[in-house]
Amino acid sequence: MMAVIKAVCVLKGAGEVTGTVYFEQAGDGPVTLKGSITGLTPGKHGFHVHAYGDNTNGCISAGPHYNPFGKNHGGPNDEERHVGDLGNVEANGNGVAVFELKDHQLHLSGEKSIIGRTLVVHEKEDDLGKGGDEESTRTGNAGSRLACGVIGIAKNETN
Ligand SMILES: [Cu+2]
Ligand SMILES: [Zn+2]
Repeated sequence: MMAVIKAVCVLKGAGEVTGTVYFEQAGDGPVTLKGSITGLTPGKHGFHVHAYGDNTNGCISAGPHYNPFGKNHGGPNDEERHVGDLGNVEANGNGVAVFELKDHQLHLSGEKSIIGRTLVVHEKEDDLGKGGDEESTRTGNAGSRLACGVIGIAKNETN
């Protein structure tokens, strides 16, 4: 039987944005993320795994996007992307984003595991590296960090 690894992240910030995101990976397959985030402005918000599980100075201590291969910022379906680049989540008119996505670059085990790193939701839409300026190739111009949380090991049938 393929080992299934589960992880969870609770997002909190200085304002009213909060959320919970569940991660699951079977074997070496894609990572599935299922989550809901409330308190957002309607529309798209950049969504990334940042390098450090350090929230000592709020979400800013989490450092840049997780980028173990030294690439430029991109969108989740691009070859040229940071491993942490998950694109955007989209909030409805009530400021609630409910989403399920699959990602082929994230891992929940091994040397490049994202467990212990920080998940961040941003103020603005991530331009996926196509904004035409230098900041776009670093952060996607997604603006400030509204809420974040460290990705931790979750309960699972076998542990
Ligand atoms: Cu980010
Ligand atoms: Zn990035």
